[in-house]
Amino acid sequence: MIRQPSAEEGGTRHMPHAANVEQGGRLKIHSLAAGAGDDFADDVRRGLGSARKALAPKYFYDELGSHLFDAICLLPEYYLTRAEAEIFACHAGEVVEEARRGAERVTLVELGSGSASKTRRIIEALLERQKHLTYVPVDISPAALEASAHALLGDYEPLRVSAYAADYDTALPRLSSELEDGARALVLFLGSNIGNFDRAEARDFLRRLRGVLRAGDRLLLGADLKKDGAVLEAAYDDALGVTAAFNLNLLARINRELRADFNLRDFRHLALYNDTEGRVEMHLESRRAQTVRLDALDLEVHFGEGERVHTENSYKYSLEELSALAAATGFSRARTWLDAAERFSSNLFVATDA
Ligand code: AVJ
Repeated sequence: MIRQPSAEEGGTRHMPHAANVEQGGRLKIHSLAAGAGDDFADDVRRGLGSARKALAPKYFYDELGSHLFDAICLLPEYYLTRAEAEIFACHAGEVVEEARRGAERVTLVELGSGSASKTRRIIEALLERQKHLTYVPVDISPAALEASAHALLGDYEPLRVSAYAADYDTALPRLSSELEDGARALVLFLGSNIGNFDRAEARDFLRRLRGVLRAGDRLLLGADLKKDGAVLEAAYDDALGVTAAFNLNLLARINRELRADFNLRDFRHLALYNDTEGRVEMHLESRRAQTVRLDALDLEVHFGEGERVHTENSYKYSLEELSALAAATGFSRARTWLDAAERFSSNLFVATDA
C-alpha cells in the first residue's frame, strides 16, 4: 500500500502531477500541492496578524480533525449528516434516476468527500443501473481520502477511483480531464459543505464549477436550511464538547506544525447564530490577555482578554435562495428532497445551456 505522508509528518509537498496507481489499477491518487509556497504557514501568519483575527476552516481537517469531524456527525445535536443520510435512504433511487435521465452512463465526482459514507447509497443506486462506475473524490485530507478510497474499492468490485488530495480551487481545473464524452457528470457537494462559502463566494465557486461542466451535467447540492437559532447553536456547540475539540484542534495543529505554544485551556469555543447573515459563526475566544509564540514563523501574537479568532462560517439557505443561487450560476434547481423534519435539503441542479 502506498501511504501519503500526513501533514503532521512535516508537510511534505508533492509534485503537482504525481499520481500513485494501485489496487489492480482501479485506484489513482493525485496529490496536488496548492499553488506555490507553504499555504498553512502563510495563511496562519496573515490570519493571526490581521486586526480581526481569522483562520480558514479548511485547516480543521488534518488527520485528527477529520476524525473529530466524523465524530461530530454522530452527535445527537448535529442533525445535518443524519438528515441527509435519511434523504438518501429514502430517495437515492429517485435522485439517481433524475441524475441519469437521458444519459447512458454517469461519472460520479464528489467535492469534500471525507469518509464518503453517505455516498455509498448513491454509488449503489448507480451500480444498479450501470455496469462500471468512475468515482472522482476530492478532499483536503489525504488520510481521509486514502482510507475511504480503499474501503470503497474493497466493497464495490465495478468501481474505479481517481482521487484528488487537494483543496477545491486546485482540483477544479483538473476535473474536466475526468469527464469523458458519453458520460454525464454527477457532482456531489454534500453535507452543507457549501456553507463555508459566503454568499458571493458560493456564487463564484458554482460558476467556476459550471465552467468545467457541460450542459445537462448535474450537481447534487446538500444545503442546510434556515431554522431556529437555538437548534443551530446546539448543533455547533454540543454537550459532549466534540465541536469545541474540533475547533480547538486548529490551535493544536498550529502547535504541532508551526512549533507554537498555544495553551488550549486559555481559549474558549464559541458558536453563535448570526440571524442577519443567516450563518452560524465559530470563534475561539481568548480567556485572558496572553502572548503566543510560533517558532516556525518566528512570530509572537498577542491576544487581548475576550479577543476572538473567527474560524468558520456555516451559511444556511432557504429554498428561494437555492433557486436564485442556481439561476445565478448557470444551473436550474430541477428537484429538491427534504428529510421528514424539513431541516436539510438535497438539491438536484441541472447545468443549463451556456
Ligand atoms: C463540513 C462545513 C459542512 O459547517 O456544518 C461541523 C463543519 N463545523 N461542526 C458545517 C462543521 C462545526 C461542517 N461542514
